[in-house]
Amino acid sequence: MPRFLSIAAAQSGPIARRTSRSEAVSRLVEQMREARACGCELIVFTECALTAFFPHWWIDDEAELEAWFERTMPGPDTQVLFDEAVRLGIGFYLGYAELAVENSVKRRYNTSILVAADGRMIGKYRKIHLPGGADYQPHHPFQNLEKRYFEVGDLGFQAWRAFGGIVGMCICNDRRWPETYRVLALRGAELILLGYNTPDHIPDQPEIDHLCDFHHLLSMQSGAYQNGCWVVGVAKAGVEEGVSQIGQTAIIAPSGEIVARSSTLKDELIVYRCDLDLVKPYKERLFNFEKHRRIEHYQPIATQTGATPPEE
Ligand code: CDV
Repeated sequence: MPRFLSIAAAQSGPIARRTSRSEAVSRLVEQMREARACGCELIVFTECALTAFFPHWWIDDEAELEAWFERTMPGPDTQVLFDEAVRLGIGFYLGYAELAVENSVKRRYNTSILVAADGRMIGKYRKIHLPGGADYQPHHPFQNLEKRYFEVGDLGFQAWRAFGGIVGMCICNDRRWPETYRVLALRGAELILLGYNTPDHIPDQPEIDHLCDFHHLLSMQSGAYQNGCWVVGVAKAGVEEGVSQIGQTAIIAPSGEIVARSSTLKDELIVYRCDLDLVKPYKERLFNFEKHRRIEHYQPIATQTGATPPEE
């Protein structure tokens, strides 16, 4: 019996620095309506979907920095997105910059949430793999200051029973790490949702610029195949405040095949009717972890007879 779930991947075009939250949210609402009109039950937005990707520039002033973050979710500007989701009967994944106050301490995270069609918060994820650095790079045409502006996520990789399957979340750079998919798959994930802001130029490694699209798709396709999962990756694409970012929003089947892909660098919706049962041939056979993983042989090198310890 197929388990169909119609998913929309809502690529975002650039969001200018001066764009207000309510303007950004109205673009998301527009895409949500379009997704529902296509019969989708779930829409996936990108990483930091409510603003320009501010880690691309240096911000000294604490108040100025905090203005990029959401203190509550839903909040005054995002409530309309939740209301529209409930009205339409569609769930969503949303990435945003989160300012949390925990035990009277302010913490900043790069966060995503999964919201049910009735507006209920199903789960939250805080980005674990933060790329870039914490210092200003004067010779770079733009910065990547995620290590300065965000703390490493403290919620781990979780998967939730939702939308008729088991759904996991990650964010952008996480998609390049095999352990992201593996931990999610070990938790049973059948569908992995992620958003990304990926420049098409790597300032300190320009020699691999031409491989940006390839490495992006390679990571998601291998993650999907080796873990028997659907993967939905959604871009913030195009030239945003002088930074050119890749598109290549994609829906990938558990076979590793791309079944839908964006063709622009603008707001663009791609839609696919995913059969969640297509995970079965992989999860039950080739990549049946219980039967075929050889965890007992994956010891650290240093504990194997005669082996040299790994270099630090
Ligand atoms: N937002 C990101 O995490 N971007 C990184 C870039 C900086 C390499 C990525 O892995 O796509």
